[in-house]
Amino acid sequence: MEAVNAMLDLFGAVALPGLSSAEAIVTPDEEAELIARIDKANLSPFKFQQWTGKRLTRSFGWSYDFETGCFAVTDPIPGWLEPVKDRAARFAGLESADLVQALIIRYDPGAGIGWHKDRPVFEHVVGISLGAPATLRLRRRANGKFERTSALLMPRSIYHLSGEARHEWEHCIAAMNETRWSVTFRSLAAGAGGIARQSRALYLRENR
Ligand SMILES: O=C(O)CCC(=O)C(=O)O
Repeated sequence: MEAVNAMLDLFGAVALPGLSSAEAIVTPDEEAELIARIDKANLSPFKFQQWTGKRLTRSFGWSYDFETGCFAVTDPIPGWLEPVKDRAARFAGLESADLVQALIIRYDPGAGIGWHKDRPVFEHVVGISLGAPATLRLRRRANGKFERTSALLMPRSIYHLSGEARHEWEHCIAAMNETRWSVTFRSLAAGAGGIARQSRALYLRENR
């Protein structure tokens, strides 16, 4: 049986190095506007090799194709995401320009995201949660067992994964009965510069 180790601090909040969160990063009006924009953003089902997921996604800035393993420049982050990107960067202690990728997702009832770590080409992960509340579950293997913890993602809240929480722990969100939307911003890992330059040159050639 897997060990359950919810690392709660005295106030009942998750105390996991590298995971921070805050509520009310956007107002209810901004949330409604973001949801309407995401719904109109030409989302498509997440694909992983032969498997098609239920969540609907679209990447901006950079895309990682889970079918081919290709990481490439894609359509620029749209202007309507810029104000939240600025806030996300401030929350994470980064420059807005560092957040070069935005992934928007709609999780309809029955859709979730399985256990994973984000691709190594990315470094900081900053997520904004909209719609139904969700639980971000985290786990890491230690001494042949899983250590586990979780964080509640309230609507309009933000979380930042870096360091240990980002590199040593996997995370997932179980399927829910209500719709949730998310916007995730990512910075590039230090070693991704070379791939980034090549992909950008290719994108500029193809989109001249
Ligand atoms: O929807 C979320 O907040 C999580 C998204 C996520 O884990 C991912 O895109 O890797």
